This record gives sequence, C-alpha cells and structure tokens, in this order.
Amino acid sequence: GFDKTGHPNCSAVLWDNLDRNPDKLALTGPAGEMTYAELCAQAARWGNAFRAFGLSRGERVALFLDDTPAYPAAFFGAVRAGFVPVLLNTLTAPELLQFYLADSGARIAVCEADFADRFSALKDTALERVVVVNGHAGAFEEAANFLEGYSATLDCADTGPDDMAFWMYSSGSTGRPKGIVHLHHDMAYTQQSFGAHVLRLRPDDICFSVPKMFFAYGFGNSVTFPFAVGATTLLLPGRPDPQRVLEAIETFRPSVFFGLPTLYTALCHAEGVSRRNLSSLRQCMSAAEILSGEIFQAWKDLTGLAPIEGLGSTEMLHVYLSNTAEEQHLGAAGKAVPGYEVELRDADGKPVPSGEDGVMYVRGHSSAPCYWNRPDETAETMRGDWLYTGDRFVERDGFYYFQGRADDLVKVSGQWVWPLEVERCLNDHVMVREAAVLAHEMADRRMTLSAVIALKETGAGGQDQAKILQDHVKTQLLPHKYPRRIVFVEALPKTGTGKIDRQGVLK
Ligand code: 3SK
Repeated sequence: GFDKTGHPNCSAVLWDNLDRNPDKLALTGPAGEMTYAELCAQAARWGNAFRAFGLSRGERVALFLDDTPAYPAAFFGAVRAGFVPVLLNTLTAPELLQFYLADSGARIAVCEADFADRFSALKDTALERVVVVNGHAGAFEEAANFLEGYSATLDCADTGPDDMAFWMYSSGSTGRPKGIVHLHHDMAYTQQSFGAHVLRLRPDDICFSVPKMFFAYGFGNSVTFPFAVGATTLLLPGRPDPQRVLEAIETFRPSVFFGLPTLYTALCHAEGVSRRNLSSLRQCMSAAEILSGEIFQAWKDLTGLAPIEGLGSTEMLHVYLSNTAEEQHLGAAGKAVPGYEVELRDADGKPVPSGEDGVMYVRGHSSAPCYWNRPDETAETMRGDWLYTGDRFVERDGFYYFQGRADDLVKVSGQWVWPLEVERCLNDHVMVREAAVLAHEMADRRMTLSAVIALKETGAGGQDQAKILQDHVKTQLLPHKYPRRIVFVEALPKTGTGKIDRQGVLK
C-alpha cells in the first residue's frame, strides 16, 4: 500500500533496523564495514553534535562527501535531529560551491578531506564551521574532534511527514542550479513504489550503485532501498573507472548492481572484462538515458543478466517509469511504476492519444513541492500535484518511448546539460570570438556535445586550445558538461538576420 502520512522522520528508514537486525552489515566496501547498530550510533553522534553546534530546526547542513560510511551517518544524524542536509556533487568547482552555500544558507558543512581545499577560498557565505571526514582537516576541524563525547543515542525531532527533510541541487535550464526540496515522507514513498514493485530487494542482497549518493539515483540505490529491507550496501569512494568497479564486484560480491548507459558501455569495453568473476550479480538496473541494444546484449552476454531500464528525476526523487524483470521492452523507458501516474499532453495541455507524441507530466507522493526560493521555476515545473518533466514521449501498450526534450536540455553521461549554458561559458573565454554548442545523438543513441569555435587569433585552433577550452567548461560549470568534440573554424555561418546558423555550423 501507499502511505505518505506514517513517516514523520525519514531517519526511520535506518533506525527501524536497530530492532530488526542491529548486527547485520549495513555498509561494506574499501572504506570499511558498519553494522546497522554501529551506523545508528554514529548517526546519533552526528545529530547530537549538530544540535550542540546550535543549529535551529530546518537549518541546512551542506554535505560535500564521497561514498563512505560518513555519508549516511551525517545524513541520518542531521535529519533525525531536525536539520536539513544538502547533498552536493563533489565534482563541483569552487565558484559553484560558493553559489550552493550562499543559496542554502548553510552555517555548517561536512566535507571529504580530499576536497577540503575547495572550501578555503569561499567568501560571502554563512559558513561558520567545516568538519572534515576521512583524513586531515588542515585549517578546518576533524570529524573525530567534532563528534567527541557525544551520545550514541539520539531522540528524534518532532518533525512531520510533510516537513522539509533534505535537498539536492539540479542544474537547471537557466544554468543556475535549483535547490530541490524533499520532504520526510518522500524516501519511504520511493520504497513503496519503485522499491517494492520493481526492485524487490531481499535482506541478503548486497547493493552496489556506481552513481554516487549525492545523485538522487545513487541515494535511493545505496541508502533508501537497501536500508528499507535491512540489506547491505557496498560503497566505493573515488573515481568509478571500469577496472575499479570490476575489482569491487569481484572482491565484495554484490548481488544487485546499478549503473548508467555510459558505465555499462565502459564496462563492456573494459580490458579483461570477460575474465572477471561477476557471478555474484543477480539483478542490474540502468537509468537516466536509453541503453543501446548493443550494450544491453553485451552486458547480457557477459553476466547472463538483462539490465532493467528505468527513468526518474531528482524532483521525483527516484524512478517513476520502469521496465521490470518480467516485462522488458528494449528502447522503452518502461511503464509507469505503481504509485505514479503519468500523462502525455499536447502544447495546450490536453492529453494526447496513445501512439502520439506528448510532453510527460507525472504525479506521485515523492514529488518535491518546490525549488528553494525560486517561485517562477517552481510554478513552471510543479503544476498543482503534477510535475512537468519537459520530456517528450510516445506511449504504446503502456510502455513509454523517449522522443526528446520539449526544451533543448540533453542528457550527457546520464546528467542534464543545457547546450546554451556551455556555449555561453565558452564565449566567456578570452581566446574565443564566437562559439556554438550542439547536442547530437551518437550511433549507440547516447547524446554528446560538440562545439564549433572561432578563435580571436586566426589559425590558432589545435589540440592544446581544445584542451584549454574543455578544462574551462569543466571548472566553470561541471566536469560532465564539457564538449567532447571541438571543431575550430574561421567564422561561424550566419542566418539572414545575422544569428548563428545552428543547422549549418557542423555542415
Ligand atoms: O533517470 C534519472 O535520471 C534519475 C534521476 C533521479 C533519480 C533517479 C533516476 C533514475
């Protein structure tokens, strides 16, 4: 059944295990093991320490963390004590981190030692304290010191199911990320819907999500779903390059694997992959982008398992369209997951008949009610209890087939990019006279970005300049937003009205 009222604080997803199976491993992996009892105790210390720091109910706690036990500990400590963790992407460059901290108003941040330097030069934020985990704190404070002496039990704040629980940031079409506000009942709802109806984990499962916990997809995979059934999560900090991922599968023997098409592609092409022992896997999920038939088959040949494809959004917290183990349609994002209603509408907002292209609206009780402090964008996306996805689909026999975006956002490596944002960023570089950025589909149906650039200095374009410009995008925006291909031209073609001729630039 679906119940959005019985979940006054989302920390219950973890704490329920304290009675049920305290000695079971909640976490495993190269960063260490932790039982459910140990994780609750550590989360309690974090919650008590946040309270002692003087946070008020609903105040934000910025989490800039890799996938190690410190992540769920700090997260659950904060929510149980009534505070609001903000899950930040650790690939964020300092300029954007500055924005996240100013926008969220966080007075305290918990940060991975390896990334602490990014906090050194921040200004105009409300930050008073940076607590560093998994290494030396340098100018900041070590977690061991911050947590010292605090109790391993924590009374739960008197939150309600509709109170704000945590945020994640989305990169929006304006290029300015939006704080997506999630409520206390949202996690449980994703378990009652996708978790119970599609994923169907067992307590003896070991889950391994290569997408990290700061992504909504990774958060559900590594935290909500395994903890909801008392299963175990394998956490792999650091770069998820294919050999490290394969090594982790061989060593820690996960049974359920979560990836993205980009990762499945890299794994299928990884050197020596056919000699790896992947026999522990019993189920594999893929999401965010369409998986090509070739990679679907290659993975099946390697493991005997067909990746189950789904699609979700950070606003909905997890997957609302999915295939299932029993019913798979290759190339389809899937059917509506029980608990979610989807509707395809035309430009006038009227439902379109089966077989016709329409923009998808979705509703279900894990939907974020708003973007923080962004009434215009909230009104555009959260339309009553429906969420406007901006994705165009065609429905056939209950399965939904992606047709493109209603605006021009594209997914590259499973993450949203707005080509115009990349174009603006390139145009800001001193070397660039003019630039156009285009998204196009590759042979395997994944999307990529190409930039066509005229430099101020004629004849100067080469590999070195391309690298400088790609690095510029990686540091000014986010690493995945860089154009994979750069073509240098003397001048961009123009339309009759003098605008860049986007259709003509790559001809
Ligand atoms: O499909 C996605 O991109 C997604 C986003 C957030 C959470 C879960 C998923 C699958």
